[in-house]
Amino acid sequence: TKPKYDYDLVVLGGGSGGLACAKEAVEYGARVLCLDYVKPTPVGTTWGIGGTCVNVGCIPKKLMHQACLLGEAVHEAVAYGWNVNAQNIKPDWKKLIKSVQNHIKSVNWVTRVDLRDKKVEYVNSMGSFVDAHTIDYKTKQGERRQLTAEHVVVAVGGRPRYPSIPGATQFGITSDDIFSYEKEPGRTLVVGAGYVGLECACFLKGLGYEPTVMVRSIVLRGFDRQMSELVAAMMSERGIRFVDTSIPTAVERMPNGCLLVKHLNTATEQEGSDVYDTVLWAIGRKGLIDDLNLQAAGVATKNDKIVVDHTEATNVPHIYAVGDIIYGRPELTPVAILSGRLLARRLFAGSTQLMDYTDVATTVFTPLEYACVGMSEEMAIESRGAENIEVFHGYYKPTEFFIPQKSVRHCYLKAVAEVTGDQKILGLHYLGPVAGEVIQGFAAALKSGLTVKTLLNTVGIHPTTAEEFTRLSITKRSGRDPTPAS
Ligand code: FAD
Ligand code: NA7
Repeated sequence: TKPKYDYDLVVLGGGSGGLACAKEAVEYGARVLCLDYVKPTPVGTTWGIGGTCVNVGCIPKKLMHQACLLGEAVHEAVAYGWNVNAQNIKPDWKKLIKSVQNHIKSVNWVTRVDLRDKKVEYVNSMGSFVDAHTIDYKTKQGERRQLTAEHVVVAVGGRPRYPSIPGATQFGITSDDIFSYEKEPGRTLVVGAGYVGLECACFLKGLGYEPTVMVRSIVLRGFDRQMSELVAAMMSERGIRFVDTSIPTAVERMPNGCLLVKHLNTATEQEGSDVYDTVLWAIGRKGLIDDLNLQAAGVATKNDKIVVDHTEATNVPHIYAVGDIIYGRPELTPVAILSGRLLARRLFAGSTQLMDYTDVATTVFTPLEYACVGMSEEMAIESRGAENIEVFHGYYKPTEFFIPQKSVRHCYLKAVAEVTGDQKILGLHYLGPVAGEVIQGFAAALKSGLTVKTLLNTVGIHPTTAEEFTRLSITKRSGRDPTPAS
């Protein structure tokens, strides 16, 4: 008998979440089609399959970060006895961008081959709802087509916002453009102090440009305050300029081609202007619901995101959402991937396992990286009360920093724990080298109920920086100095 629907599953969006869900679903015999389409940015940047992470997010960002770490390493190498003439070593922006783009293109290619091998049908087109089971899209030849699906997973992700001020879209770029930007960015104003803004400012600085970060209120909203301020201090020490409590009010192109940015300091009410070569908006992201015609399917939204329950189901039972498009969940690739995969298993393999969104570890890829898992100190105090929290902390000196005399001023870590019993750990925070690598393992430990007792009974790996977690002996409450003697 002919199946009632053309497909068992149609996935809207071929990014981290959508592809994971589609590929998992075919493993269980589902007939799956995935639609993915990228609208060009105002300056015309566009890219292939794979979504934000691969094309304009995690991957190119990590490569730029690595380029900066290598630049630093070259200078350190001299202190370690390498005969390199570090004076003449300069980054080549165009060459770097080309290498980054070549890698991305190869990932796009591998993704397409993988989809073909796995028999996930892929159409490079924008999908929208006609009704709750029918999706409309345009073929390559420009014809409109409709197809029906038993289940629909919306995984359309988000795109950077632009401020509503004169010149914003005309003269500004975003993280969607910077990783393929052919022009050297030069003096760059980064507007926004979330992790995307800070990471972009840091790799621009590392590559020899002069970035300025315009901060509306605080840096890294949502992260631990003390750690966030340390990140900002570390960036300042490296020569990144911060303009505090300010918002841009207009961008104009000057006759010499430079950009004049007018701004307002909201604390002093003083207006001012500065000249830059590039303006990069990093003021957060908007969910891509506008082109989905969600009303036709009756799917409920909040702000520009889709509201789902603990099973990722929307208010329309057979329509689900995963990844960045979900309202109120962490916007991270591994979150999108795991929730997409688990959803496919529940839909097509009889699984009942739900996605656990708690204690998701994350890293800010600044030159000293900041990684954390679990609660910030503020969150712990708010949920448990200050008297029920013990914070263990310490500054530390990475062994490899001594010879090149790198600043250790911001190498710091802390564990936020319960005050009683074995002192269950609620949050771990680390600012230093390879923070993501350090925290990943501890994230599994924290999810398994790690206590301070266990942590201090763990023998460290010497000499590493991660071992500092096994040596945390000073509590904030004790008032003792957390700086090491040597
Ligand atoms: P996306 O990956 O955005 O994929 C959605 C896809 O759907 C896109 O291709 C989109 O064009 C397409 N689409 C939209 N509408 C439609 C439609 N109607 N029809 C068809 N297709 C459509 N996360 C980390 O975990 N670690 C990091 O280090 C990290 N760094 C980041 C750095 C930057 C600069 C940015 C911007 C993000 C970063 N992220 C990072 C976040 C991560 O990229 C996202 O959380 C992740 O990509 C979300 O996956 P998704 O599947 O929800 O959406
Ligand atoms: P975030 O984390 O939402 O950060 C956005 C930053 O931009 C933040 O510092 C905001 O300041 C600032 N902002 C927002 N709107 C404006 C305007 N209009 N003018 C100036 N500054 C502004 O976004 P990211 O892109 O860094 O990260 C994306 C997601 O990844 C994020 O949602 C996290 O969940 C993870 P504010 O603190 O609001 O004053």
